[in-house]
Amino acid sequence: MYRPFLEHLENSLSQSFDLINRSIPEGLECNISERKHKQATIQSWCYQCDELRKARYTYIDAGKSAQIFNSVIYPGHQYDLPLLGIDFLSFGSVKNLIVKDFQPLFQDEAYLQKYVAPLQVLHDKYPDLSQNLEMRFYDANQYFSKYLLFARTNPDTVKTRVLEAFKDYLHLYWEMIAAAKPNTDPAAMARIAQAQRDYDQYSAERDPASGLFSSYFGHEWSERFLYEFLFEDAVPLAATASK
Ligand code: BLA
Repeated sequence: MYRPFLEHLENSLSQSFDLINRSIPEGLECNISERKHKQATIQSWCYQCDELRKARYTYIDAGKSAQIFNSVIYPGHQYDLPLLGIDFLSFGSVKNLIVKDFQPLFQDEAYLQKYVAPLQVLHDKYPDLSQNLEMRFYDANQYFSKYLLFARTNPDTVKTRVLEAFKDYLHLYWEMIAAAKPNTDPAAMARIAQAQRDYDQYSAERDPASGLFSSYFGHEWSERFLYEFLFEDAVPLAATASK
């Protein structure tokens, strides 16, 4: 269901940047579940280039029961840009949840004016895809912008409106990166590194996907996938407690 999105992201990334592969820890790149009623494959890709420290995306194909496309793009620490976050989920074609946002690292007015305000035109273009749904797992005021796409929709809309919106958001994000001025001052870069680490920690702790991964691929694999790949700069809670 979301393959065209994955292909578009892939093509668009490779046309816009000089990508090199970024390694994915052993065993996490791909997994296949043969569990009864839980057959699924999960596959991930990860790249880097001068502008992007980490561009990862994952596809889960569990046939009719689940189709999921998830991605986060982390600019290099010389850029204070928001991260690009994508989470598209379909369960049995009936529950289709799409989330896409420029995820702000900071929430001060100047930052939002610079990096979130430009999203308003797209937000206004797709009012049907920003439905003001309530968040149960995340705090909408942290790492989300007020112009996120967040909707429950249907397969026909996914193929048309959602794909169109996806392309527009991606295009604007590439434009923002192209226009950004790198700041290589060590203190500035350390501040961004910390903000991106905080994002990983927050996301790893809140991620509603961990139960889903466990149900297909087991708890141990699921924890490794979260802490060694998806949010590799996060420290598992048990590890912090024992320090
Ligand atoms: C919700 N995301 C969800 C849910 C799942 C995932 C299972 C709950 C759906 C539900 O039953 O309501 C799945 N999350 C994943 C998967 C991965 C993941 C498969 O990280 C990794 C491969 N989530 C993100 C990113 C954004 C995001 C980058 O990973 C930002 C755009 C948003 N996901 C997001 C939001 C919700 C969600 C806002 C709704 C959560 C809520 O209600 O608080």
